Amino acid sequence: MMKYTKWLLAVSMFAGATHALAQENSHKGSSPPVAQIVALDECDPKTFNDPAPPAPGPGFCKNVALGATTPLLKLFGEAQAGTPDPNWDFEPDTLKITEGTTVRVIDQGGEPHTFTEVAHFGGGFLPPLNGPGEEAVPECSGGFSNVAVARTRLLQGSQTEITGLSKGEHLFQCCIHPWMRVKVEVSDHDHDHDHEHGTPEK
Ligand SMILES: [Cu+2]
Repeated sequence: MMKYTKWLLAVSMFAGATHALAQENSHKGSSPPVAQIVALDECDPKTFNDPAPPAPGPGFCKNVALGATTPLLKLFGEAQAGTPDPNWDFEPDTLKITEGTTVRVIDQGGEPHTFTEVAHFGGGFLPPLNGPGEEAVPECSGGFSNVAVARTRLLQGSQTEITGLSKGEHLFQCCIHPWMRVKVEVSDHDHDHDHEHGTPEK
């Protein structure tokens, strides 16, 4: 058990180092700036990895939250009540960048997510995780059988990079947990003041 805890600490330290590196890179004039978003969750391995439905099944959840867990049915119940678990989250919620900045999204949670651009925020493709009356937005519909959705998948411990975002506002959400939402505000180069990084919320 001790060994396992040490391993988890090593993993979180590595994640921290990656974060620091991204921040540093974004200050170098020579390389394109990078802004980072992380996906977080507290999936409970016991209930998520249960072979019986509605659990996703064995191997799905690899919790790295050091003891913080939410059982599957609790997550479903809260989502359906319109009070989804805030610990399933993209951080920051709003990211202000200049044109040309690469947005790097890292899944530091224990389960898969998607980072999907949508015209309007709305529901995801799994009805048990949607709020009251919420339908899947067009960009999420079809789930992973839709290649356009599948290619926005973000597996635990992996990262994806979004480049070429045009000036203006871009909305991204998770198609599995639709309350995980980020607004990216892209301004042009001439007005880049202090907008390199996301403003940490809370
Ligand atoms: Cu998600």
